[in-house]
Amino acid sequence: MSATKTTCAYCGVGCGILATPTGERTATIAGDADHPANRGRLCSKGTHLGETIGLDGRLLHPMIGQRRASWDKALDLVAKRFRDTIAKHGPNSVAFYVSGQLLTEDYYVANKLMKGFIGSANIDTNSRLCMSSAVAGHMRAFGEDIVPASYDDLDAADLIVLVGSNTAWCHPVVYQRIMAARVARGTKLVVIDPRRTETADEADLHLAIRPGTDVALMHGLLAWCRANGAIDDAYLERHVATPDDFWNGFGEGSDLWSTARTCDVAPDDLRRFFDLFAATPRTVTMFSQGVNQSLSGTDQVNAIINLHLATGRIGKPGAAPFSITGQPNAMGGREVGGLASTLAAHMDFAPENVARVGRFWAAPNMATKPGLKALDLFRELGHGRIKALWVMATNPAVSMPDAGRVREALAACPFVVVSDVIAETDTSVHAHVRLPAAAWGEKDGTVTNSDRTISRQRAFLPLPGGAKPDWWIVKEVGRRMGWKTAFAYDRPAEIWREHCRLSGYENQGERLFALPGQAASGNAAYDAMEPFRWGGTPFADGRYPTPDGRARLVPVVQKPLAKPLADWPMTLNTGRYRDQWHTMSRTGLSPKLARHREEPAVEVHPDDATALALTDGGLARVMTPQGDSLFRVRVAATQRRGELFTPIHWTDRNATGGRTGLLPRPLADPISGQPGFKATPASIAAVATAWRGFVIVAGELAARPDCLWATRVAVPCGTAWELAGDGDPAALDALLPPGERLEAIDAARGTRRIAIVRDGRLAAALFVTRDGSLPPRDWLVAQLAEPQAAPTLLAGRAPGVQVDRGPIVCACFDVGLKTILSTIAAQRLTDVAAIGSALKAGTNCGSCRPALAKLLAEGSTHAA
Ligand SMILES: Nc1nc2c(c(=O)[nH]1)N[C@H]1C(S)=C(S)[C@@H](COP(=O)(O)OP(=O)(O)OC[C@H]3O[C@@H](n4cnc5c(=O)[nH]c(N)nc54)[C@H](O)[C@@H]3O)O[C@H]1N2
Ligand SMILES: Nc1nc2c(c(=O)[nH]1)N[C@H]1C(S)=C(S)[C@@H](COP(=O)(O)OP(=O)(O)OC[C@H]3O[C@@H](n4cnc5c(=O)[nH]c(N)nc54)[C@H](O)[C@@H]3O)O[C@H]1N2
Ligand code: SF4
Ligand SMILES: [Mo]
Repeated sequence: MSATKTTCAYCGVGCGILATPTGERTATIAGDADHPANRGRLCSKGTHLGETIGLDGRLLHPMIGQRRASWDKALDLVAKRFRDTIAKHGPNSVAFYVSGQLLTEDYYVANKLMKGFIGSANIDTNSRLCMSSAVAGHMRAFGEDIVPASYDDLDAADLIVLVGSNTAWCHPVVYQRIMAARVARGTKLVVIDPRRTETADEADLHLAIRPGTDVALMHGLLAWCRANGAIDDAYLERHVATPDDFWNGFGEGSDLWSTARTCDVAPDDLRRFFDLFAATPRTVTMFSQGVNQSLSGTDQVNAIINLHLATGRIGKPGAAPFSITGQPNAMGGREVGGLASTLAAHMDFAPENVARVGRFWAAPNMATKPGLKALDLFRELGHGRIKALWVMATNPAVSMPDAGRVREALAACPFVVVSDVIAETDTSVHAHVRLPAAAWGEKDGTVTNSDRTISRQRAFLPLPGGAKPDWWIVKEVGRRMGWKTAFAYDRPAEIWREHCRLSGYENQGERLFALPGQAASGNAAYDAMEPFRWGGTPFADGRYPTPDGRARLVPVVQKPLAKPLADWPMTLNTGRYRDQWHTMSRTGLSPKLARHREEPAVEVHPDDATALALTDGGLARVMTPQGDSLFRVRVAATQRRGELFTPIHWTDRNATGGRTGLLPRPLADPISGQPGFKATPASIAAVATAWRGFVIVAGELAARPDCLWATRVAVPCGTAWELAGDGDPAALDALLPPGERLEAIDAARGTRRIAIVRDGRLAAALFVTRDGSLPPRDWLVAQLAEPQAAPTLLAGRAPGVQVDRGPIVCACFDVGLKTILSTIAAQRLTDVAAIGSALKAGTNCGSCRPALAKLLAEGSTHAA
């Protein structure tokens, strides 16, 4: 079969993919060499998309409660309940909570239904948790939400500053592009992040600043630029409106030493950074969640933009502030205006905009003011004032801050609809109606990536069961609510054309976002659409979409730093792992991706670990005023003292612990409404257990093991759970499937080893120990695939010697840490390429190259 050109399901890099079906639900995945975002490269997540397109766990039919329903019945019920609720309590008693993982066409229809027809702006999106501080910062500085950068700028820059971005893990193909620029033109790389991430390992300079001091850092830098002749006065004069008092007293308290003290970094390092920045006109400052997800997120964004405006480093090749987006279509959502605080097509709620959009849509009930932002939306849900909620393509029971309250609010809401591709999520267990959406590989439409490149996602698999695309589901509800002609779409191309027409409607250049040329493209042209970037090089002419045509310097101040609280002496930072995506609904299906980090860990500095009696590999409870959860302890010198880091990915579906979402406060930046996920007062305490063990099973266990610690990973042909607990481990036996039972139980020593064999094959194995060690899991896992199980099952290993590869570093070629370390030592390897030649590790997607470089560096320090 021939390859379909589509776009990756995951991050905002927006890589082009060639997908070639190889069977009913299988495909080979390759990078698209013609796509401008990746030119053929893919990271580990994109590379392994093929492992995630099976039907395991899929929602395949509409469900009303636990009963399968026809589409007609389910859609009529949703339309009726929304209509009745609106009739009784008004349009603001209902809400949609949507996602940057919808396609632009889906997003457009949902936004139109809520803001033009239902008559409320209560549609907010998970992009509120992700991009809204950048949006607000752009609006304040430029007058419109424009990202004034492209990936080409990374190729043309002499200095790249990454602020609060773990690019090597979260935007790996962009990171590879930065690495290529370093080779090609010697581009310098500075990383500003409290943690020493793998991104920071490769940098020329890493500033491990005290969290929340980014404004102070940028101020110190601006003052330095001013004192050292790096301000572009001519640019400011011509193109920037500077508030009268902007420079009054600027620089006081922002000298190098005060800044170094506030940010808690060495003055020498700071000076190196300041000198480098002042001397390098071609600078790109790329930022992400370390900047956005803060109670001062918008000010932090503007502190960065101020610096670029004041030095004239914007609208020129290789010079730009660059907000890099998280989700595949975060940008498309912003373009349609799918946030509660925007109206549509880069317009706000100014009366003339409301009137204009109302005319365009022929809308009977235009919303006239912004709606509830995510945190307020779920708070109002909790107070019972939102009485019907529709969640699409997001999992707020996991990803919202103070997720415990979000769950209570969902449970109490009279009518919850969830559109998802997965049957059971932590959110959808609260749904009255579940609607099966088309997944990646089945859906068709457009997405916009971080650098404004619009690409097609194309279907290469048939719709399974009753699944339907999101745009279809929403327009059907719109029609059934009574607006038949406004929602008479038959295909995504029609929606695309309407979206493009609106972008150019009564737009004489006031709004830079405009796709008028696309409005007339026919269905065939839509199907054949090549990736293109809208907006050219924004601000190249120095003109900004403000009334006076000038950008704005925005005065911002560093917030005073909070003192540690007696009961909550630690600060909890949260974020991502390289090979997992959000709530694991897709990446959790891939055995290869599971190997990078198999369990949710809390990372803690060695001194803190010693002081708090935490042991590496032990368990600990992380507590905040909002909630608590268990984590595996990972003692890591990459952490600052007093700071903890936990991953966001684990859910009730796949673990008893690791529930990071329960911990952050429901507090947000006052301007953008984006939650401050990166700094929560917390405490931590070691938790001892009487035994630990694991269970490996063909397929899935019937239920989640009921013990203190249980975490699931996908393995080839089945599932593995790591376990730990108190009490009698014999209770776990109930989990095992029926079959011939082999066992070796030593009650005195506290070991239980049980294998279940069916038709000669291994069906399940349960190993528990009170004191001794457990065998590596690899061999037992491999037995699941054997037609005839080995006779040594209860030994957990093959007859004879067994090599333990250690945790997998290279997911593409399955190369383990122990194998790499021993090969480096035996063959005296000194660079990443040599590891590649010896073991193939790092030679495919390249995501593990930073990790390999780190192993080499560690190896050479050990040797020294
Ligand atoms: N593997 C993977 N990739 C992803 C995703 C995923 O789930 N998995 N999700 C995608 C999405 S939606 C998003 S939004 C992006 C997020 O991409 P990133 O923003 O790169 O990822 P995070 O891990 O959330 O946080 C980035 C860094 O901010 C740092 N930080 C914390 N506090 C501060 C501070 O006060 N100042 C500074 N300067 N830094 C700070 C953290 O230590 C962390 O290393 O990733 C996208 N890509
Ligand atoms: N503590 C903490 N919390 C965070 C963050 C953090 O750094 N720290 N980061 C925040 C950020 S930046 C983000 S973006 C969010 C992400 O958080 P979420 O959006 O909640 O995470 P996902 O797992 O991506 O949820 C997507 C859901 O949509 C489903 N889905 C996938 N494709 C489709 C589709 O085409 N149609 C439909 N209808 N459903 C689909 C998936 O099965 C899944 O259930 O988390 C936020 N929460
Ligand atoms: S960098 Fe990786 S996850 Fe992001 S779009 Fe490209 S292949 Fe997908
Ligand atoms: Mo995000």
